[in-house]
Amino acid sequence: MNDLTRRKLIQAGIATVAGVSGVAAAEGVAKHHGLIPPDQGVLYGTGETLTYAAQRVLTNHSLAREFAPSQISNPPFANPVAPMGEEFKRLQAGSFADWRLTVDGLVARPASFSIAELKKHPSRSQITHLACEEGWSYIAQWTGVPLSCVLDTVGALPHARYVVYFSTDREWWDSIDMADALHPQTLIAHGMNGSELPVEFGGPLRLRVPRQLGYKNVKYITRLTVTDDLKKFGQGLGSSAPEAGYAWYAGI
Ligand SMILES: Nc1nc2c(c(=O)[nH]1)N[C@H]1C(S)=C(S)[C@@H](COP(=O)(O)O)O[C@H]1N2
Ligand SMILES: [Mo]
Repeated sequence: MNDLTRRKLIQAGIATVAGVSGVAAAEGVAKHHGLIPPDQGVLYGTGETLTYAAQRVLTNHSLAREFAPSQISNPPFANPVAPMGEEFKRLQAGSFADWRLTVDGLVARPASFSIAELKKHPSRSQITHLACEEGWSYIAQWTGVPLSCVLDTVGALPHARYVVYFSTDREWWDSIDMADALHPQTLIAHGMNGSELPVEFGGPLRLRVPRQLGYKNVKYITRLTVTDDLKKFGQGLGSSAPEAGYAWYAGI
């Protein structure tokens, strides 16, 4: 089936959700195309699922809005984080020279990168908006390695469906699907507003996913795991966020 026919079919399937008789059909279409997010079992009755399915079909390749340098927020707002542990403080004292990002799971060549090694990848800078679900937001310039470049280096396998990312910060972890993982604006960010990424904003490494809400942008990342099955992680909902009542998919 070519891409256009597929899109039309999915759109038609999702459109039928409006009528109760179409619910089963729409759910079948969404399931078939992997459009049910991991924290939801069914399509009907859950706003997030419809949002996820509709955005995946309609805006798969669209870019988050980028802003002009004059629009950068001054100062940006850092959401407070819990106090850092001893291990973090030790790494910080060494200017994060010993910080590692491990990449494992469904990859041909599992690897572990220092910040310096990550910086050998092509870098991208973009001025985007970060919005917290609690209502505040700011605009900043983010610099980092597109996640897709790192996935190329390690050779993500064809049946990969999600990238799970873990932080040194307590229980923070999350995941995105391959559409977001391979999206050109999804960065392993190490810089902000022309400097190293400050610790309050997630330095030395943070996942920057500008098409999703703030909480998907996990700070202090140390490990990425490529997988085809989110059930294996935590409570099986794809992220620590749904375990606390937030949606796994937070597209904006
Ligand atoms: N490790 C970690 N990442 C995190 C958080 C956190 O507490 N710990 N808070 C999240 C939430 S809820 C939001 S809105 C953004 C806030 O980003 P900011 O501090 O750059 O404003 O970071 C997200 N990433
Ligand atoms: Mo948030």
